Amino acid sequence: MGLTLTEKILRAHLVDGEPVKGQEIGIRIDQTLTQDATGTMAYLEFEAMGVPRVRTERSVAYIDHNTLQNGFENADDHRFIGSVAKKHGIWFSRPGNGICHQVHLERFGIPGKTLIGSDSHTPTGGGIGMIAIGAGGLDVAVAMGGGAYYITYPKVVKVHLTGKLSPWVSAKDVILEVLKRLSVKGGVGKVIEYVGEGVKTLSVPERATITNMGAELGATTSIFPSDEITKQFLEAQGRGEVWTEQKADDDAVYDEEVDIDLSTLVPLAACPHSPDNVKSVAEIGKLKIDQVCIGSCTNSSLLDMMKVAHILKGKTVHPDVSLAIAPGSKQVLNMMADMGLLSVMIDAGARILESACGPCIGMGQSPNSGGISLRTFNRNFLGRSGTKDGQIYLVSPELAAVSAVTGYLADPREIGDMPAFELPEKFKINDNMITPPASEEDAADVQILRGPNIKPYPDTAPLEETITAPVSLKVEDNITTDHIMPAGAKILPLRSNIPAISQHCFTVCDENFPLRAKKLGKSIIVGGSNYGQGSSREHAALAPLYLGIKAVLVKSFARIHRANLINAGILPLTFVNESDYDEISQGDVLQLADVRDKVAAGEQQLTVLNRTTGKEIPVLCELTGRTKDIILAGGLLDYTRENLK
Ligand code: MIC
Ligand code: SF4
Repeated sequence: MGLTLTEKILRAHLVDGEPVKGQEIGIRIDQTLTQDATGTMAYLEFEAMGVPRVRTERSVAYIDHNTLQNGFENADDHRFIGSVAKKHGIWFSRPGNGICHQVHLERFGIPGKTLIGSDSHTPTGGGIGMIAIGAGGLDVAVAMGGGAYYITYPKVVKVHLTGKLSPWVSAKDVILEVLKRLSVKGGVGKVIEYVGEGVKTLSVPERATITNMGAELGATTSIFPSDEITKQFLEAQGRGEVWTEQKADDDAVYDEEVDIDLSTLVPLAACPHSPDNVKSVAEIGKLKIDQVCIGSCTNSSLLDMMKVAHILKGKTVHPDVSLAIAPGSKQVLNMMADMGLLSVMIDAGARILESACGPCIGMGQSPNSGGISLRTFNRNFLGRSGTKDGQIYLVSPELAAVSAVTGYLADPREIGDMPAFELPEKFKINDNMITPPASEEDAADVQILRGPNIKPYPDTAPLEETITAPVSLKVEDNITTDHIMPAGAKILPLRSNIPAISQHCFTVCDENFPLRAKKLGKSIIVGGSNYGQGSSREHAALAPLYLGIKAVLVKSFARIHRANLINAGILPLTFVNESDYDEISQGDVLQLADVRDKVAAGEQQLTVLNRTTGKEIPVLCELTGRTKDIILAGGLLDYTRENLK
């Protein structure tokens, strides 16, 4: 029986467990990446593990999220990360060099390798045939120390592409179509593998748009084969020597199949406030818009910028619209300047932003009150743009650019013929903003630069004998990490200060939550399905840990967030009967008697006693050998320290 590409790469990296679907496996990690919003914590954790030098083939620290520097905090974090990188063998991509995923694809990614990153959009690397997975910072720290990374051996979904995209229909429309069909929960426990004749019609940047936004499916990752097109891309990046062919066996067996004829796709948009709330432009109708933002790790490649410039050439941005453009990397921005694209955009009235995440993470460019904003980004969760009433639509760069000119959500196909946009044979290569680490001999002399905003990891404690605690918060389905631990210009500078950032935990849902939880001392959160979808930010687990959360009881979890809870030593529980969700109210006191002994004995079904109503509720506590030991120890840091002894 033939293997999928996913299974081939996973098996080649297997260091623990059996390749059996649904079971936990440990894989060797070849490369890691961090960004600054999760990186400070990841490097504090790495330091706490006491490993002098990274044991990966390549680890890179990027600065791309917190670049507003509205106060000393961000700049201090940059200096801290830069100094840790230098000392411990990590390459450092300086602020201004671009968004981690875009730069990693251009300069470091290698087909057939494994990559984990402390950012949920790490699957961008799947665009060149890597198994690239988003993870919590602590998991990345462990991988940097040479430890395995643990995932559930996934099911593999075959997305069979045929045909060719029509002019002005875009890779973004492909992933929006997949999201429409599978939903934000559809990828949980699965890898999405793209195959078929249609693959050959897509360039690497287009493939990367698709794998990047596969994160919104909740998928473990997404992957394309590495073929001649990948080879050309890597050669154009001056890295042809790292290319290898990577593909599934012809008789590979998949768990599910989705067929997409690219030629039938039309321009789409994800409507507020979920990436799977997808409608065609025709269905949405004539929508007057206030803002357009082009960029983010999903759509900021040179190819995207070439299309946008072509559309804007000789035009003026509509008087009622603000257009912001953030190119994905210094390479892209540099080439835009050389090719004259930048001048076209400036002429049209675009507001050019630095190569960074920017508005995608609410770092500036929030829309006006109730404003309608078209963005080429990957997430439109409530409040993420920095305002509570912003109406964010996720669209392709083509659609965004045309609409910026017309002032309405417009169908890009109306502009007629499309020229053939060819990627250059050689990209402009200048890695002067990537600082190599110090040599092993010089590393001892490198001083770590710590600012006053950098506070240590919160206190942890081994799992208690019995948990008796009130419910401090009850929330609905599809709670995102942007609800749990919001980002934005005000809060992001606190990413290395858990006591301070905790004051913002869940405030999108309930402003009084942080104070209430802290006062209660210890408590439990109850939630619905797909709890914790979205970002990889471990702060969404560390802030609750700091606020005394002992367990989270929900209908179902998103993958990375569940792992982050376990890493933080917070017990993840799911209802056996989802209807029991209604049996618990905020304020009820819940008890898990003898929970430590039961978890230690490997019992997977536990009973929660609602002491307020007297009702007994069966819950699942699905911890395997390793995750069980992590929870008993009080989290992955304690577990790793114990195991490193
Ligand atoms: C995001 O897109 O939500 C982020 C900001 O890149 C996060 C990481 C973070 O919260 O720092 C992600 O996707 O993991
Ligand atoms: Fe940055 Fe946005 Fe990409 Fe997250 S999704 S890495 S915030 S550009």
